[in-house]
Amino acid sequence: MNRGIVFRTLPCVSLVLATIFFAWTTVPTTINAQVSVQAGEASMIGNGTSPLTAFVPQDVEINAGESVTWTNPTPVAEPHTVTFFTDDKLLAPPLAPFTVPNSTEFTLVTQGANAEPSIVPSSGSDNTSKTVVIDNARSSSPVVLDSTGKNVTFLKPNATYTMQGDEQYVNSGWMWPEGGVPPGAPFLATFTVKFEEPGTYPYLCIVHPWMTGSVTVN
Ligand SMILES: [Cu+2]
Repeated sequence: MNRGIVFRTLPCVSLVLATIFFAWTTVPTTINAQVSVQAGEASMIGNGTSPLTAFVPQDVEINAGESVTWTNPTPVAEPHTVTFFTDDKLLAPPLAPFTVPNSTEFTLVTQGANAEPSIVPSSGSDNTSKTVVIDNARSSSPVVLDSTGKNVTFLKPNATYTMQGDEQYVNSGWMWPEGGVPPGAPFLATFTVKFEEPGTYPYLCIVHPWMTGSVTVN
């Protein structure tokens, strides 16, 4: 071969090889499929629109290593959760009573809003405390209780969580449709779970416990 041709083609060949190598090293070796599930949607009832409280599709099947993302496309301000749990006792109520010192004062953040905390007298005889009923973060926020149930981890809003398979409780928090978030609540729009372990994972919505679904991991 003519030396001139070799010297002219060598840079081109090197460039092609470098491009292939760069592309090979930057492309993930596993491409995970992503399955989408809608938590709630709208259905026409008579002349109006009523939120449909169901997961669509209700049951999904994936392979280990793949993810499922839940969203809330409901056109009215209706929240939904995606909640995995091992015992009915773990279904976190939306509101929970807490005891605070009697001297505690509550100041409304949004002046003029038609709102007040629910305060009830404490059952104790000392009169130094009162009971206030407030939002339960283990219901409204993304949170995980591990296999012992003792370690509580709050996730970032719209988190992707990798399911170990032995958790006692995995909750998306209240996912609101866009534009329907109440004042003071974080905007949770999605919840993504990556499943590594084969098995069937049933779940429900703790706001509407008849909303059930399952993920089967092969
Ligand atoms: Cu729901």
